[in-house]
Amino acid sequence: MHSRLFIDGEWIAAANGAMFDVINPANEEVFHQVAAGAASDINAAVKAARRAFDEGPWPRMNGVQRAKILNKIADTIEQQTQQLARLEVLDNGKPLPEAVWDMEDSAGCFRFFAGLAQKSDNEAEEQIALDDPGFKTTVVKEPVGVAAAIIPWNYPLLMAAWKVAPALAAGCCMVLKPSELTPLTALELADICHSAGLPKGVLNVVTGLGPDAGQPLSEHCDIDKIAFTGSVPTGSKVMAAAANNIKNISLELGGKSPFVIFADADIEKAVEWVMFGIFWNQGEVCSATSRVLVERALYEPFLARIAEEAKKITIGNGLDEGVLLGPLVSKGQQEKVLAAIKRGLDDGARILTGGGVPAQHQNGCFVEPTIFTDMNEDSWIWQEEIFGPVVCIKPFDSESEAIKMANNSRFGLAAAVMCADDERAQRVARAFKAGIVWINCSQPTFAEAPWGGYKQSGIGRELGRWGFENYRETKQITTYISEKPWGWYLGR
Ligand code: TXE
Repeated sequence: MHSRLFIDGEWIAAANGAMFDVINPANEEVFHQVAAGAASDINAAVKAARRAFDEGPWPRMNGVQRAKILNKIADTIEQQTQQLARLEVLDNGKPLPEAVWDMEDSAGCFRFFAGLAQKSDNEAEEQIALDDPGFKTTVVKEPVGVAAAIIPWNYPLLMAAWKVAPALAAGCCMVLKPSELTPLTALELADICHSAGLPKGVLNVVTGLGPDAGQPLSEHCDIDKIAFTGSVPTGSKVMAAAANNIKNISLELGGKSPFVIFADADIEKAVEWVMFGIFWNQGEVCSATSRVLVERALYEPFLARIAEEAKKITIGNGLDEGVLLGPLVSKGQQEKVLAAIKRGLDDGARILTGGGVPAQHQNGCFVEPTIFTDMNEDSWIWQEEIFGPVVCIKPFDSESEAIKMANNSRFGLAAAVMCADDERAQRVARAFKAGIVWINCSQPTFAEAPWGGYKQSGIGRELGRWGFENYRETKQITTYISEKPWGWYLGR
């Protein structure tokens, strides 16, 4: 396990020598310490990335050359999947099979963007037609420059991959700041990239606290682009800081995503996907479908069936066989989720199952799978992101009512619909005000498809060719090709 900062190809201590604890949320034990980077370390990292961008080989390589290294990074993540996944479980708490899945997705993400880098060589220049034959314009794509990535703790390596892979594919140089709750796999990624032949200074990783390391990074005037995933309040601070030098920003923030189930849906499939949409990764998922709307005729049978299944989920240490719900990431997150549950009860909602710390897991940051019903549409638990295994379920009577309730949110990250009638599913999918819509499922995510939200869920899109464009500038080169003098001042 690494414990130092990775700057300009070297492992170094924080300038002020400070360290912070890394805690296993399954037992609350401190199992490691890493460097607590601050403003001077951020300055050193940005300087290294700037030098690598202005003078180094990376932005000057073609896409085929960059793809070779990105594919090597993917190979190494695949080879180290088991070790990396175990580290992720220690840091974050998630069940091992989910962590293994994250590692496979991270490798897939590097491979996908390697493919785009390779293709980009042939698409780098485009001639566009103008309505004046005296001119010719070529549009070229270039890397944005020095990018910063500030990432959260719910998918530590995967969230890093979503930003590092497209940025490197585009030819950017970077500073990555992982969450202070889960810093370890980002440091491993630095090692993997270095061993794969990434030139020094291209990827720098600075661990540290949000206000000490994240804030100076988002304010830094030598950063050209900032990509952030996290909470709305922090996203808003990052956006304000980015205004310093008008950085190009992309924000992936919170959500309170609806899942609309019509009465003709298969109840077993509905229960399975609703559970996956909220209990997977302990509900610590920005796109979790945490507001469920069920058509009245199916409502009672659905409640009975989902309560029965939710009680059967095996809770425990993510490293233990058969566990499907691990601890939340930290004591603070556990307290936040328990406070949200109390607030729901205080506001008059009813708990169908769960609602507390599991009796056999008092030690660690566990919360039971919890199902709420009977809440008002304007109540706090129906409207606000809880980021834990807590789902709220309400009935509806018509398609138009369901759409209205689904869209009644300040967020717009994701939405899902399940019904037997495909025409209706397509209609509802188009009526949702959300950037990601699932039909007959919830959560499956693909490196090829755009990811991001409407409204307060963020700005811009990650993944796919849209994510790649985040890290590329568009330049027009216009040539005067006419033989005729311009004739504005001379020859009048
Ligand atoms: O998030 P923060 P936290 C939501 C979720 C959760 C809540 C709080 O509801 O309960 O946010 O989690 C860095 N300038 N999501 O406190 O603060 C920080 O170090 C620059 C949703 O962990 O947003 C970390 O690297 N950076 C989300 C990153 O921001 C700062 C995933 C995210 O932390 C900073 C995680 C500052 N002033 C939480 N302060 C999602 N959309 O998936 C902190 N950071």
